[in-house]
Amino acid sequence: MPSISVIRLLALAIFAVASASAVRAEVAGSGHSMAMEHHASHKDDFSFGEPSEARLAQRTVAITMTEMSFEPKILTVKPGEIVRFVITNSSDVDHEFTLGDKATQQAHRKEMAAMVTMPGMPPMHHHEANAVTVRAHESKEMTWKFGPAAQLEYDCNIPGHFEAGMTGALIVQ
Ligand SMILES: [Cu+2]
Repeated sequence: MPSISVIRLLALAIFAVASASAVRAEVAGSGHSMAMEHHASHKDDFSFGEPSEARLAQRTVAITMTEMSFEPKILTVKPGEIVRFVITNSSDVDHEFTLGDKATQQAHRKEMAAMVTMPGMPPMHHHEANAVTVRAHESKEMTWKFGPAAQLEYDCNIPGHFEAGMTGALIVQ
């Protein structure tokens, strides 16, 4: 039979372990917000256009996210056109919609891959104006004013998704 003091010691030990994990969770949490600040500090300076407002849009384009692809897969817009994207995720996994040229998309994929190494953190918190995360069975909007003629892409840069075919061609002409 353990004495009262042994039970008390055990209780103390359990409390200590619980507090330690709470501290760890807090540390992980602050690492996370640091990552978000890092993202937020990016200069919103895109060669392929700039964020705009839905009320200014000249056109609305519906995009559907399926299991690992976008519908439609090809889009054409005019230089300077303001397009409101309504992005619906009809799949069971979270996705993102990032507008950009190849270089921007590749840079974004690298960042996403780096973020996924943080234990327990979902790899999808970016506050760049050209990206939006759409959770499973949800819808989001993004309005973008396109720049000059260019070959762009809309990609999902959640690790593995672009590689699985989650990309669309966006031609500005
Ligand atoms: Cu995806």
